[in-house]
Amino acid sequence: MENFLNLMYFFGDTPAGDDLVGITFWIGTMAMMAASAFFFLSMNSVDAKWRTSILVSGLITFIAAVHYMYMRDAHAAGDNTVVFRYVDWILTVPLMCVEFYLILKGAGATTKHLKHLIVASTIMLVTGYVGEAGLGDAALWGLFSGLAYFYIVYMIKFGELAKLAASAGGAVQSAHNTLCLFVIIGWAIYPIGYMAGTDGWYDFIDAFVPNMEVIYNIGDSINKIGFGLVVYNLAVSK
Ligand SMILES: *C/C=C(C)/C=C/C=C(C)/C=C/C1=C(C)CCCC1(C)C
Repeated sequence: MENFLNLMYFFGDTPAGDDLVGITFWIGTMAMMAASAFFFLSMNSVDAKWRTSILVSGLITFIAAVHYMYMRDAHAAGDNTVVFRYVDWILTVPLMCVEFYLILKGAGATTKHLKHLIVASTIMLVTGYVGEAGLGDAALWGLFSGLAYFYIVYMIKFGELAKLAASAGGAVQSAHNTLCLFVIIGWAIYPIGYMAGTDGWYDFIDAFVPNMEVIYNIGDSINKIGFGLVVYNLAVSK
């Protein structure tokens, strides 16, 4: 770890070695940029019917890369990153809903399904923002957000989308199931970050987990790049 941090100093304008938040913004930016290049460059080497899905994968990581640069600067200046964070999410999470739709479109998914996912994810994020920005009781608004999150899980895992995935079978079904795992396990990282960063009955958690920003940054890399790779894997499968 020590050597790694020294190596980072070598590159010049890097965060201080003990600034874990700054370091994860820095690594996150590069990971998102690299992933974007990979997805955009892969677009033309996949079957035409998956091209839009790969494009969306690249847009998700690209939008995040840009926001990470802003957040890194804001953090370095000692400013709050919460608005950048939620603007990023309000753009990228609906795009992740679009991935579910595009994958299952051939199996009969409609824009009505997409709309439900987008509305639920918007409610999840707006209520989360209210709690995190201190506009209301964090525990209460976090709970509202959590209910919307559970609704999304219900829709993709037990609702009509799950049935469409089962009817499609094969590579489409397994891609859908893997994306579900990302939502159920990967997205559950975010409420942990929220609990670490806001005050409520759950404050005991602060003793076990690092800083909120670090948790969000880890969650973003896993989920945004992971989602894209699942879609890529589907697109190159035969
Ligand atoms: C790329 C960004 C992603 C996938 C962001 C996902 C964010 C969430 C799943 C956030 C969920 C939250 C709760 C379920 C409760 C507490 C408030 C939030 C917004 C952190």
